[in-house]
Formats: sequence, structure tokens, C-alpha cells
Amino acid sequence: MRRFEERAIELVHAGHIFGGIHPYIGQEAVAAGTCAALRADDLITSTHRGHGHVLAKGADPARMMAEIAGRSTGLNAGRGGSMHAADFGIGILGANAIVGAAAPIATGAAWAARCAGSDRVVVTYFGDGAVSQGVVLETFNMAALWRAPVVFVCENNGFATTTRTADAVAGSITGRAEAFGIPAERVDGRDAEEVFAATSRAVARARREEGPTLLECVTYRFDAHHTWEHAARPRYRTAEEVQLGSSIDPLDIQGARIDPDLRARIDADIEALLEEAVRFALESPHPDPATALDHLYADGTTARAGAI
Ligand SMILES: Cc1ncc(C[n+]2csc(CCOP(=O)(O)OP(=O)(O)O)c2C)c(N)n1
Repeated sequence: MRRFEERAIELVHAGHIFGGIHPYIGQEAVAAGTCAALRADDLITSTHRGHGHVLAKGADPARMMAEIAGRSTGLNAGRGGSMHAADFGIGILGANAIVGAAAPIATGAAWAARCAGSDRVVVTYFGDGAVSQGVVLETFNMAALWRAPVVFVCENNGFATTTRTADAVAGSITGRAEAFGIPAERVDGRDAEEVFAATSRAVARARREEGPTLLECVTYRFDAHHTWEHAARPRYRTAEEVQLGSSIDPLDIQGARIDPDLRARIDADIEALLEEAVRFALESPHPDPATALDHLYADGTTARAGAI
């Protein structure tokens, strides 16, 4: 996830990825810890900062890189881009640019799984900026009433764009879920194993049909809200604060638990994988303009006259 995004940021600045991206750098332990607790047939929904979630759930890095570079070989033929990657075949129901909007989708999918008699669980991610959205609170209510097998994962990275959590969130994040009778846990979101343990407990509850859980994973966003910030440099946190926040790195925490030789081999493998992913993305064609209207309408329907 870290190296994928570092390479993606290079591609943004080289003009190969249009519109920029929202880096996940610093938050990787949340995606790694949660997805490691899931079965292959479990499902996730994600956010505007979704590269880490999608990769941790198993998306092909080359097709993901091609997707955010808008290429026809991308996961979604270059239509979804950075904020809307989906891969139904491996349980990724989609990232979502609308803050809070993936939570009801996840709860609907969880309810559908229950109705179909399956014990699949759905994990949905959102930030601290989403926890006061009406749709998220309505979703908590419904998920609790229906005991939907969904795990709400709030990544509290301290900011919503440039607004500090403390300036925007009244009360507590865990308290919001508890008000609906949903058990909630606040965990160190920089420690992948702590996240994994808490997610495993939540997933086991959900499979036992005991309903949803909220995990507040406390983390820190090392990089910009969005790559536009690299040039605009809005002043909402000092360089000293960023340095302090970034000094606790999830990669170091997990890396220290791995044999150094093994880590070096993993790093080399990742480098080779990403070299190939970048080559694949940049050598892939952009979608043919003649196909611009494909996938906009369900099969069997036609575009309304004047609608395009
Ligand atoms: C409904 C809605 N309102 C506003 C925005 C613009 N917007 C995009 S990201 C963002 C901040 C989200 O903060 P948070 O949920 O904490 O996630 P983070 O960016 O910190 O990962 C906002 C306000 C949006 N995409 N959707």
C-alpha cells in the first residue's frame, strides 16, 4: 500500500493521473488489520481514500494502477478512477466519493447476505468526518435493529480535509454507536495486529448474528488530504506536528515483528510488482471515446433523446 501510493503520487506529478489522489499513507495498518480478519467471500465498501482498502482486500495492483490512471485495462475499465474502484469478484463493492455514503450500501449488502442465508460479513470504512452525517447515524439505527452483519470501521486520522476532529465532532465517536446499542471499541489504528484482533472479535459477533460493531481506529494521515495540497499548502497543521504524527509509523511497528531478511525479500518483491504495475498502467490505452456511454444504462434500455 505504501509503495503503491508513493508510485501513484509520482504518476500524479508526472501528469499521468488526472485529478489527483487522496493518499492513505500512514493509515495502512487499518486496511491490513481489518482485511486480514475477513474471508475471501466477505465484502467491503470504501471511501475517497480507498486505495489501501481495495489492495488489502486483494485487488490486482496493476489493474488498480491502470484504473486510477484512467486506462481501459483498469479494474473498472478506467471509468471509476481513484475514488470508485470496485471488484465484485473479490468482494469489493466499491469505493465512494460521497462522505458517509458507503455505510448504508454495506448495511444493505449485509442484510441481503443474511436474507440469502449466508454468513458473510461486510466491513465498511469511513473517516471521522463522516460520523455526524445523518445517513451514517440512520444506518447505525437500521443496522442495530436488524442485527446486520456489518462492521463499521471509523478511521480517525485527526482531520476532515483541514478541519480538526475536535472542532467538528461533538461527544465521542464510540458514543454515537453505543447510543444505538452497538458495541464500540477504540483501538490503536497504527498497530495492524491490534486492529486485526478487534476486527476478528467484531466479525465473529457478526457471524453469530449478534449484529454490528463499531471500531474507531485512531491513526494519522502523514501526507496531504489530496495531492492538490502539495502545491496549495493550506496551513492547518505545522511541519512539526506532521513530523511528530508520522514518527509512529505502522510499517515500523509491524516491520519490527518480521525477520529482517524476510522483510528485505518482501520489499524487493513489492518493488518488482509495482514496477510491473506502473509499466502495465502506462502502456495500456485510454478507453476509446466511442465507448463513453457504455455502462451508463442497464442492458435493454436506451439513452433518452436529449439526455446526452
Ligand atoms: C457528502 C460530502 N460532503 C463533502 C464532501 C467533500 N469532502 C471530501 S473528503 C472530505 C473530508 C472527509 O473527512 P473524513 O471523513 O475524516 O475522511 P479523511 O479524508 O480524513 O480520510 C470532504 C468534506 C464529500 N465528498 N461528500
